[in-house]
This record gives sequence, structure tokens and C-alpha cells, in this order.
Amino acid sequence: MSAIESVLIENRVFPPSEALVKAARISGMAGYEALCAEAEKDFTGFWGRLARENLTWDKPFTRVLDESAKPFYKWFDDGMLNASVNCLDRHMGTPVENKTAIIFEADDGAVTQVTYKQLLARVCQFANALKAHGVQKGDRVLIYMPMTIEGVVAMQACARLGAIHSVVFGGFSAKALQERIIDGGAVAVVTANYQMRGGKELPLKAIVDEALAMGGCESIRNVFVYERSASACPMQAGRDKTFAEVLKGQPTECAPVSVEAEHPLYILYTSGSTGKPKGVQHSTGGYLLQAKLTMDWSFDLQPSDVFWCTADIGWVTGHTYCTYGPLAAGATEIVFEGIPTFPDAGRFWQMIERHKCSVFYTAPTAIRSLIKAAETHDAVHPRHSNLSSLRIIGSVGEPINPEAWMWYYKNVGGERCPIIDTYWQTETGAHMINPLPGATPLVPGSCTLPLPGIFPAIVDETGHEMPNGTGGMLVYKKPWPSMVRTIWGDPERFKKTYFPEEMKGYYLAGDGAVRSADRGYFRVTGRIDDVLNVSGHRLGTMEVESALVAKTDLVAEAAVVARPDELTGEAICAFVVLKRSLPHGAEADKIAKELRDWVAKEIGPIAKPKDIRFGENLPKTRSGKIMRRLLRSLAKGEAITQDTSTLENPAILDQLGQTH
Ligand code: 6R9
Repeated sequence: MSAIESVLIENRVFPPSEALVKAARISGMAGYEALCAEAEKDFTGFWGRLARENLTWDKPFTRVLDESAKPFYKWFDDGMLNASVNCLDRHMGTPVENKTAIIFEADDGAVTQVTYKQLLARVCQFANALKAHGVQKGDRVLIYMPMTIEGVVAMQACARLGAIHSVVFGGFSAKALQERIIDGGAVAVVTANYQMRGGKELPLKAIVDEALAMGGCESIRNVFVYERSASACPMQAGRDKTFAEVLKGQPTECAPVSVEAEHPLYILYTSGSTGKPKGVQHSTGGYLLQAKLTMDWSFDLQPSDVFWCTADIGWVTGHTYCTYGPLAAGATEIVFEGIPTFPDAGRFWQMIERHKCSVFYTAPTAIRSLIKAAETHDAVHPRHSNLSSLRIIGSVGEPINPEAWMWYYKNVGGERCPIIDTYWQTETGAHMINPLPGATPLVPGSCTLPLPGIFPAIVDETGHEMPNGTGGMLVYKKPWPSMVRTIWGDPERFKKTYFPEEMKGYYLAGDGAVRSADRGYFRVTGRIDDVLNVSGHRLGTMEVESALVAKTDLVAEAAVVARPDELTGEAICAFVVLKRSLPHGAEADKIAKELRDWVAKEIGPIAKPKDIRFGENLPKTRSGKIMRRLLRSLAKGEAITQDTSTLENPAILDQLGQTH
């Protein structure tokens, strides 16, 4: 049975325990429904109330929502605030001041802690350093950092100055970095000399150098280098400076720059259906509101909680649930530098025990790989760690299959902790559809119901709503405060991608979904566009195709599709036509490796195709269109049952069946 089929017949229900219902911030379905009803009755009144209650405003807003230029919605737009004030200064003079903000565990196991007060001082110091180098409100700062306290500090320091950060995941290539520097017009790069992962020292600064040497990055004035490792790295005099150099003598106080609620807090690039990644632009006020609120709602955050989101700051989950949400909510959070399998695959469970983590938030792909590890090597099974501190566990990034859900529920959550399966996107900024710990009965594999104030629906291609039980496209009928504001530098693409005419003003998420006939629960079935989801990471098929055909000495044509994969959710399967004769055996393997390495250099190792298949041609219709549905069947190893009569070259199907 396929994962999707098993999800559709899922009928186990897990209601929250009475104790949780009693103690939770939103108590029982009645509590949830009351908030939903408030939002329905007075949409702007609801969001206005929450924005006043949850954020500190330098100048209060008088307008909640301005729809005059829709779909370019504005929220709280005559209000002024600062994001770092809302994450740090807000807690000064309260009991949170001396509370641990971050417990940092390094790759090698070394632990460092900072309180809110100390973190504020570090953010101010780094903000002063940026300021001393001319960084101002509205400037773009590219951050290419490992998971460290300094990574969070760099982001918060930008926010303090009203500078717009653009974080690029440390696994992306020099080429990807260069594209993002150019698109965003960044004035500075914040990086580290090396990053430590799995006991290995990997260069970061050298990749920045490579990116800058590719040209077109003349906007960059400075590169700030955090000395994560004692090993030296090349430094260009005048341009490159170490953290130690620039922090020296900087005061630990820095007046925050108050910005308009709509002022961009950050740009984060994500994949779409073309080869060019989109710079998703987020606001300050609306974004921060939902980052903070969802900590309270989805994770029922309590003052004593130790929160751990395992995502990297290079992804949206790391932005909202490492850098902004937990700090805005005054939580103690764990920041982890390393990987889940080093020194062994019990690392997560050992860390939960070591730091008494109470709210744990990770991705299905990590869970699946740790299940496999625990099944083959019992010593890393979670049963060997004391996980009794856990009260809530979460999932994000891709659909979680019921088998992995049950394992997570039993072995990590001790059949006691609700699994909060959070469905959302880079573009939504924060959680959209997920259960609430003290309210929603859980169904494995379902993200259940929308958060209060969020109005999703399932529609057909013409925007008509589908009855429960019938699949369709997921849309949102109303805007929400933390929604994407535009695509950096490309408002037309923003409109076309998210608000296409057929959708009647609804936001099109790009995912397929179905609501259950009985409860109206949502199940997200996966992307309906050309976006792949490999280990919870978004990649465009076109992006990988463009990378392959850029190897002009070897590749004539390439088509990329996804196939289901037990571990990574989806895997990339590339069909390649070479500029030479069809290779066989060891030679084919060698070329396949060369192509994988090439893609890793063009985009990053996460984009390496798992399967590569060579053919003298691709299956095309007589009008020259690549028949992707056939490629998908071939990738899955299915028998071809589709009609191939329109195929120009049917013999090609046999050739393309072979994987390298
Ligand atoms: C937060 C994040 C977004 C895409 C999204 C969907 C998939 C994320 C999911 C999920 C099913 C969940 N997705 N969470 N699918 N259930 N709980 O992952 O953002 O990297 O932009 O990816 O991921 O397909 O459209 P992002």
C-alpha cells in the first residue's frame, strides 16, 4: 500500500489527555472554537487584539488590514516597532531577563548557555559592528552561517538596525550564494571560517570567496567572519574582518531602529516552478505576531518549557522557530550545531535527556532515518534515553506517514505527548494548519484543522470549493498577518504564482489536499506544481534540470521528476541525454557520479539526483513535449499503463528503465 493510500484509510483517533486540556493555553475544542468564532465574526478586530496583546509597539497602529492594493496586503501598517526589541528588550525587567535564552550544544558536545540579558548585549554589540561598517535600515545582509548562537545574533542584529537579512543555508553552493547576493543586492556577508558537522570541519568562508570571485557581487563591501574553528582561512584585507576585530570596543547597548510594521524583516529564497529561486519577502509586524502566537498556540508554550526546533536557520522553520518565535515568547531554546547521527543516531534522544527538553520539533525525514537506525542498532533506540521531560512533540516539512507517526508517538512521545503536525510554508511565515495540544483529537498523518483566523479551503482548477472527501488544491480564502508580501524584485511573479486569476483572489499554496468526510480534517498530499520535497527541503525540478544542462560538455537534455522514497519522502530521478553515445556499466556509473558532483556544485549536495538514467532521447509527444507522467512511472519502476500512442519514440522507454 502506498503512503498516501494508508493515510486515506487512517481512522485511529488520539484525543488529548484531560490533564493537558485542563492546563493548556487553549483548552479543549471549546477553547479553539471560541477563538475561531471570534475571528470569523470580526476578522480585523481579532487580529488587531492579538497584535496589541502580543507585541510591543513604539507607535500603535490604527489600521489592522489595508486591502486597497490586494494581493499586496498591508497589516498594522501605520504602526512602528522593532523585531529585536520584541524578542529581547521586551523581557528586560521581567523574570525572563535572567532566564536562559539559548542552550547551545556544539557538534562535539560542548554546551554554552546565554541568558536573555547576555543575548541582548551580544546582539547590540554585533549591531554596533554592522553599523560601524555602514549597514543601515533597508540594506540587505547575507548570512551564511552554521547553527550557532552567533547565527541567531547576526539575524537579530540586522533586525535591530532595520537591515534586511537574507540567510542562505550553509549547504548551498558558491553558485547559489552568488545568485542570492546578486538578486538581493546585499551590502555585506556574515559567515564563519568553518562549520563543524559530524566531527568534520567544513569550509564556509572559502565558499563565500568563491561566490564573490564569480563576479556580479560588487555590492558587497564587507565580509564578517565568525571564527568557529581555530583553523585559519584566507582573508582579503579591507573587505574581510573577523568577529573579534569588529566587536572590539563596541558597546553592548545599541538603540533599536523603529520600523514601519510593513518594513521587510527578511528575504528567504525558496524554490518554485521555474529555475530561478524566489526571494520570499516577509514583514516585521505581521510576521512577528504569528511567530510569537504560534509558539503559544501550537506548542502551548509554558514558562518552564525547554523548546527545541531542530531546523537550521537556513530554512523558514529555523527563522520562525529558532530565531524569532521562541525569543519573542521568552522561551528557553536549544540550538544544535551538529547532525542527528553524530556521534551516533541516539544524539537527539540523548540531548532531550541532557537538556530536559519538553517541546521537541523535528522533521519526518529525521524521524524515519532514526527509526531505521534504531531498528538496525538497538543502542541508539530512544528507549535508552530518559524522555520523560517531553510533553509535546512536533513535525514539519512534509507529510508524516502514519507508520512514522505511530513510532514517534510511542517511542519518543511515550504515548503521552501529542504530535503537532504543522503544515505551513516559507510563504506563510508561520504555522497554518495543525492540531492544538490541549484541544484537537489527533489522527496520524493529518495536520487536522486550521489555526484560529486562518481560512483554508480545497478547490478545483476553477476555484470552486470541493466537498469533504474530495481532493483538490489547497487555498486560503483570507489573508493573514505573516503572509509573504512579495517576491523580492518581482511583484508580477508574486501575483502570478500565489494569486492566479482562476483562484478568485484566494492564495494558492501549491499543495494538493483533501478533507476527511467525518471531521473535515485536512491531509496534505504533496505539491501540485514542479516543486520537489527531498528530506523536507524544497527544490524545483527546473532548478535541477537547469543545473544538469549547464554541464554543456556532457549533457544535451535533462528531465527531472520525483519518485517516492522511504527515507527522504521524495527522491530526485534525473533522465539525461548525453552529447555522446549511450554509456554502459562502469562507465555509466562514472558519468552519473560526475553529474551528481556537478549538481552539488551548482546548487548544493541536497540537490544531487538519487537516480540517474541515460537514454538516447526523452519520451516526447509529436509536438515535442516531454511526457513527464511517463517519466514519473519509470522513476517509480511501475509498468507503463498509460497511453503511449502519442509518443514519438516508444523504444526509449526500455533504455530509461535502468538506474545508475
Ligand atoms: C515549513 C516548510 C513547504 C512545503 C509545503 C508542503 C510541505 C510542510 C508539511 C508539508 C505536509 C506538513 N509541507 N509541512 N506537507 N504536512 N506538516 O517546510 O516550508 O520549506 O517552504 O516547504 O512543504 O508541500 O508546501 P517550506
